[in-house]
Amino acid sequence: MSIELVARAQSNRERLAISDPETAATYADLLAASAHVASRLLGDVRDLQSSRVAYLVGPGVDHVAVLWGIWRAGGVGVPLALSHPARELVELIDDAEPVCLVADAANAERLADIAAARDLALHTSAALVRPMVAALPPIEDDRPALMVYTSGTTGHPKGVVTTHAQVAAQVASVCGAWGWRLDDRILHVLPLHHVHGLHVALGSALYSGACCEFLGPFDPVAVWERFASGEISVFMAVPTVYRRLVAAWEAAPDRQEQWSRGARSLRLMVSGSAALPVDLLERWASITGQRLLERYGMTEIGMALSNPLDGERRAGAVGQPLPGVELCVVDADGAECDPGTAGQIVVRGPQVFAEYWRRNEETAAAFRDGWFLTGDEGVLDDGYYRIVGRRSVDIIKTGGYKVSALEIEEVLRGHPAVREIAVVGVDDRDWGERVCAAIELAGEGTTAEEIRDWAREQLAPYKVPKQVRFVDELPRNAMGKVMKPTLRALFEDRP
Ligand code: MCA
Ligand code: AMP
Repeated sequence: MSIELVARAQSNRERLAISDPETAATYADLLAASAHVASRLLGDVRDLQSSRVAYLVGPGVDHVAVLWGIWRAGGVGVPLALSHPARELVELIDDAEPVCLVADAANAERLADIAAARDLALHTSAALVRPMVAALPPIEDDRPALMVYTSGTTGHPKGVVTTHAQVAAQVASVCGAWGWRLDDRILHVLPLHHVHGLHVALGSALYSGACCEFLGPFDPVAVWERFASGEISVFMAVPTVYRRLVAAWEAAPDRQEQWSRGARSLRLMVSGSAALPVDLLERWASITGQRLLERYGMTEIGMALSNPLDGERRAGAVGQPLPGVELCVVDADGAECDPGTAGQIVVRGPQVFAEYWRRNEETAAAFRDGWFLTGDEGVLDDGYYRIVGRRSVDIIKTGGYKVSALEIEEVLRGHPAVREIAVVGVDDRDWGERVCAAIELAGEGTTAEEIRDWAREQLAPYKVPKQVRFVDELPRNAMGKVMKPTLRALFEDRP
């Protein structure tokens, strides 16, 4: 009857848990700070009773203290994205209906008006970690722990609710498979409002009694220098980050030898969140001697498939089901496909999420006979799964972020010069896919740059179309539906 991640910290009290650019914390420090946060959040109530607490806190010691504090007070953590503009923060906050907001000093100003307009208390993380001791409630592991927002096939992000048991199952599964150990030190460069950064990288380190080092905003040269120190043992990133690291290495002939030597000494480097191109896998191996371990996962299920820690890490493949994960590939009727035949990947097991927040119909539609329908197309090929496509043209993966074409379209339709718009993902060497928009104008003149500037005020930076083209008429089929595959050709002239 306890939160497994927090309980495990008791066995590693004196070990270093987090190092960030400003400070460091042992597991005992995290336990103390999160107890203070919980006590202050509780005030004069005994249990937050699964109320949501939305937080905007940069990576580091306070981030973990705040999340664990929310958990220990009986709340549900709702991580907000540092890169999101006000419109997106408001949308998530209004959907989650949190009982209060938390921000660090650098971000408190951004939430001040939002909190005031909703009569919500806004706590700073610095104030919450100040010592205060109250009795903390017991937390059963089937209670909700977290709500991570994900973009989907609708215009609005959905809150993916996971319980403490599901979070623990997601983390435990990769810890075992990837041989996490006490003396590991991961260099962490990923955002913490998604499962990759939050559970797979940070959660695994804390679950294992290892150390998680935050470096600040992603900076390829700083990453290479940390590899060169010989102190890092694990690294995880999306393919775009590895591309950036290769580019930085190529631009620094004086440092190449030291950087490569350092990178060679890591025990594990993982890639995921989007397909790892084979040329990148090979280039990385030639520079560092490291064969990247590619795995496949999703916000709703954590990690599902992984190449092996020991054994063949096959290029272009995502390996086999992780421990505890039941997975198969099915046809349109739900019947299991034979090896070699592609179909939809479906998943079952203790790590699969509980529900989409307040979206019963979408939750029901996401499952068939207890299996979660991922929407990804896969195939079992000579003992290894490969991801071969996605069922929806409206989901785009750019630099590891999942974005909804429908959401971008809905927002951009609000621009006075836009009569109609269609957004597509186009293959891109650096981003995996890049977001592109074709627009029918409503008469008034405008420029692509002006549209992008306008979009930047409404949308997260990674949702802003990289290319905007104006068309007389969007290509439509006989039913009047925009033919997105045809539209892609309009943007494919750029590498
Ligand atoms: C930044 N930009 C992007 C992206 N990131 N555009 C498209 N896609 C992106 N992902 C924009 C910036 O706003 C800027 O636009 C321009 O691109 C250059 O920005 P830059 O400063 O160079 O980018 P950055 O801030 O260094 O970010 C690049 C990044 C970042 C480090 C690759 O995108 C990132 O951290 N990605 C990882 C996302 C992630 O962790 N996903 C996991 C979710 P402009 O020039 O117009 O100003 S998936 C998941 O959790 C599941 C479970 C799984 O399987 O893992
Ligand atoms: P998200 O919803 O942001 O958690 O993103 C999950 C999606 O990322 C999956 O449904 C896949 O489409 C994609 N994805 C994750 N890992 C991989 C991978 N190794 N190869 C291809 N696609 C991946």
